[in-house]
Amino acid sequence: MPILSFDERQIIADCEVSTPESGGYLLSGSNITLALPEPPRSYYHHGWQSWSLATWSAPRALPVQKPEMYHPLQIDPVYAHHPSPHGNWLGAVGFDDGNILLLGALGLDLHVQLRDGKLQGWYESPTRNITPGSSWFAGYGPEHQVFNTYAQLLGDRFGRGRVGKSYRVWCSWYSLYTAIDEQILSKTFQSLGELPFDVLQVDDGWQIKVGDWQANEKFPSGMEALANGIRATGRKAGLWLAPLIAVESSSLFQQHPSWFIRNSTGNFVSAGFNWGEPLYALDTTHPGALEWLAALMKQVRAWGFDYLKLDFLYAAALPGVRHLDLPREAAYRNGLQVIRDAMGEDAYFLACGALILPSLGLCDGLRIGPDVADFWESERDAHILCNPTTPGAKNAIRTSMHRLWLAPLLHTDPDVAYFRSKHTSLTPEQNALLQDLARVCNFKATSDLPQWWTDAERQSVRDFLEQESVVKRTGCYTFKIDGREVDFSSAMDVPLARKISLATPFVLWGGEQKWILHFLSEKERGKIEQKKTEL
Ligand code: 9PG
Repeated sequence: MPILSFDERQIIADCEVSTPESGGYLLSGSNITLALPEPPRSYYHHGWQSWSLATWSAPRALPVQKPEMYHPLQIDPVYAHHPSPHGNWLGAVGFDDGNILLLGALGLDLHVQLRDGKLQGWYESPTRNITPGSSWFAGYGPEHQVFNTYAQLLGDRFGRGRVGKSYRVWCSWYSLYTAIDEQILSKTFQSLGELPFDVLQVDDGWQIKVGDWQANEKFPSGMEALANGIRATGRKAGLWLAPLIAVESSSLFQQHPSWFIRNSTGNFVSAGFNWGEPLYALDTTHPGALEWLAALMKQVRAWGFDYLKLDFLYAAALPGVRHLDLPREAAYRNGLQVIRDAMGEDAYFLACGALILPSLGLCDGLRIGPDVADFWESERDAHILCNPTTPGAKNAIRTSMHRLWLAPLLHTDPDVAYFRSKHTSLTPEQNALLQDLARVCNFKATSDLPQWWTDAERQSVRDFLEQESVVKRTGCYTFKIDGREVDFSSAMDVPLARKISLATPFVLWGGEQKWILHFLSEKERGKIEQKKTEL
């Protein structure tokens, strides 16, 4: 069997090995193993899509996150119950000497696990091989160096997005949520005044339904007027859409059921549950669906939006029966290619809820973690549901920090930072950590309503947007930012411990009940509407 030699380490590989790359090897085989020279100290888990967990942990499988109903929306549902530590496309182990061994895919439908003292890699669809040439990279050494070599190989294989200066974005989500309307946005855009935002991005809440992408009754002047209003302030107009899903009650789903992915028994595949309804996934191999998708992208551009935050994209890669029998990641990439071609190269494509490897080269920016929120961590989500993908500052920082290695490939979006002290339970230190994460990622966005800022907070937003920071990584989670020491370690522990309380069985049961989830989301909406009336 071939031996991979890395200075002091010899690793026995069961696969074909080709010429050494600088600092690693290229490997091929649809089922490969690397025998570890000693038991590892840690394992690097890499989740499927933007919101899925990426982290180092002890070399064991993590608890199955709950609720199960959310699996399609938060993790790769095919591997939700995988017994060994698993990773989509890549996995790595850390040794006592501080070096790591990475096994990383150079193809779309590849998986890695740690099992029986080996890193193992396999193709999910070996008989429908879509990976030309060598399909794996194996690298050993300091983490930063190994991941950097891997990123370069991925860029050569899939292409790169934008890596120059990113836009500074104001986004409507993390203050108004779906409670946006024409008046409040117009008032907010005015109050933002001369602050140096490049993009004003309208998030969820403008559309009739998810699937029916026309202005709803809260936007009587229409989408073109909305875009024009933003452009008149000298900024780019940004818009959120989730073009690869539809809610059950949408006209799109009702009128074109054949455009949606089904399972082998003919039922629609669940893309999760949100907006109080089940979600379904567009079949991005179906000609009718693709034609509709391209027309939608052109429509949005014609309205005048040229920064598109396209969300819930994972749905196109869910397992199921499609019009064409492609591996699910290839179907996904086909959908993204159609989106990209239709929107044009001059539009900015921010991919969210997006598969990581299969999005490379087609989008400009990628959300690299779950949503932030105006709180640090939910006790219930972390310690009863063991769910590290739900909104919260800590979850967002943890996963984004473990995806910084993607920065040479495209803009990495860690989600927004907060500056407000009103309507938040984040401490000033926690706000500062989110702001510093934005500086590290060089992707600066906020959703704060200017009406909520004190004069000093408004000034700190201006400074944040205007000043280009000098960032130097000094350790795994430590940085020097403009000469200040910044340590993200407080967000790094993985929620493992189950805290059993009297409420535990109810929380676990309730998380699977659609009517309870619907009730809770309506309650949340009510609270936000209330906040709006105070403005
Ligand atoms: C709009 C939002 C914002 C946000 C996106 C996305 O149910 N979920 O697990 C879930 C996860 C993320 C999410 C919504 C629901 O947020 O990341 O920035 O655009 O959609 O609805």
